[in-house]
Amino acid sequence: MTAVSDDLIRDIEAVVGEAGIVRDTERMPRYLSDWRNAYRGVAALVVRPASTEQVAQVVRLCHLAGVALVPQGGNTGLCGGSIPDMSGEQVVLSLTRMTRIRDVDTANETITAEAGVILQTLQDAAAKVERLFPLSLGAQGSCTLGGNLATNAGGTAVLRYGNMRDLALGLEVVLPDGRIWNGLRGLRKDNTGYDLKHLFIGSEGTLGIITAAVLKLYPAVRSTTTAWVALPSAQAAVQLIGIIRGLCGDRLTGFELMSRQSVEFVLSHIPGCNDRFAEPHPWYVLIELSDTQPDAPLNELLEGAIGEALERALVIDAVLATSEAQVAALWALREGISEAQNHEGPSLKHDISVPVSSIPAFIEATDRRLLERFPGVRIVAYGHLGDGNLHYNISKPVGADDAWFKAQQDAITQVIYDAAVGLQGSISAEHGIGQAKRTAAARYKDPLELELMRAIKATLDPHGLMNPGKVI
Ligand code: FAD
Ligand code: 2HG
Ligand code: ZN
Repeated sequence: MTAVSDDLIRDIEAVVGEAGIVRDTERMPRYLSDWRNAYRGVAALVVRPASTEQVAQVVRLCHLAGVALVPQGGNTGLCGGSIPDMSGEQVVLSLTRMTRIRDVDTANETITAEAGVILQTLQDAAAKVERLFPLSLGAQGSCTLGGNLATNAGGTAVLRYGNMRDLALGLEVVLPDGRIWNGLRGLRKDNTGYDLKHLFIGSEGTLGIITAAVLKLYPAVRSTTTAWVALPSAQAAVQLIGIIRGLCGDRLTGFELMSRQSVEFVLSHIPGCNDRFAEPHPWYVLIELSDTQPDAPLNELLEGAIGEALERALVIDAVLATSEAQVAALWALREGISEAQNHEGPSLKHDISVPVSSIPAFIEATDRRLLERFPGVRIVAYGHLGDGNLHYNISKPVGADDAWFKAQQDAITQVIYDAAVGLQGSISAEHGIGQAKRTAAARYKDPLELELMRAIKATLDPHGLMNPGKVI
């Protein structure tokens, strides 16, 4: 890697114009730290190309000069993947000016969009043609399609529609040497060898720059029902999802689990959020059913399933939302957890997955081990139960100082990752590796898998200029 020369900056500016360069101290900081302010970096400059051709020319110039690039979308990633290092020698390549929806093909049920399109804008574009683009997550107002693909984002509708990998049919990618791979095929069947798009999806900017994608569309949802349910245990939640799946099938689109601690943080810090029940309960789930029929009998279906669970003492109490405002209020209790936890000082995020059946065992054993070794830590466990994905996040004990908590970080994380991997789980279910979990990935991933990953990286990016210091 080499430092950025004035000549290189001039050449890049000749490609992207003045509007495509950010170097001033006023505008640069927002590209140099993440949403949580957990990662900070320094960059030689931020480049904002407006087209695939411009991206290719900038990448080619950096490749020839031996300068490292850090691709960036909405900067909402939770593992520091979009943040440059502290050398000041890297160039941040922001895709946020590439915002065109290139094509909507309702007969093929696809939409083709550029990497900088905000997820919510993509959802709105699908809704305009009475279709659904189903990826749904708390950061959807600011994360981008490119970032969603690069992290293989998940969210709250994965159990019905899959994650980003399942939603993409084709990609356009600028390779580390500046060549453009046009894989923008809208095909559901294409068995002509290795499926290269899957290399780039989830690669977190380490193999190339995704500039556009062809994505699947689904029929618009015309009826939904949403319930907030209190439960005695995580085990009861696993049994409840089984009952609902059996009775409601694919209509189940969301099943989000939350511990009391998670909800308490939201009630304390997010204005306008209220408890739904008079008494606190150990666990809650937010359930959503949806259907493409306008008058599908979803309330009856869900009431039937919850009624059965009540009889089996799996549910303590439940409410069904009766208005759009109530639906929004229930989702606010769920979506507010990330932000609410930020108000409680530094926190440790662990985005783990285990088989759904092992979630109760994971929680029981890990809670016990952590509280024995680190009395008073506050465990904020919540997430996408139907995907076996828990955000098992830890806040420091009330009154403990930040330095003490930081010193315990590695030991706390080890307890959690050992437990997940011990149950055949993963240390990163949906947020990726970035810089946050690079050391942990080296420790917990199969050595053969790591060797294959390094071989792929060396083939596509032999000079290591594409987001160095991330993933592997
Ligand atoms: P960035 O943060 O800018 O980048 C993320 C990674 O992708 C970096 O490694 C970057 O280098 C790379 N990258 C970005 N664009 C490109 C590109 N065009 N080509 C190549 N590489 C690129 N994630 C989930 O999976 N599920 C959730 O439910 C969820 N909820 C969230 C809620 C909140 C409140 C927040 C703040 C985050 C949440 N996230 C969630 C994490 C994050 O929003 C997603 O990972 C999102 O997909 C990142 O998109 P972005 O555009 O912000 O990417
Ligand atoms: C969610 O599901 C996100 O809310 C964010 O994946 C999780 O902040 C987190 O740890
Ligand atoms: Zn999540």
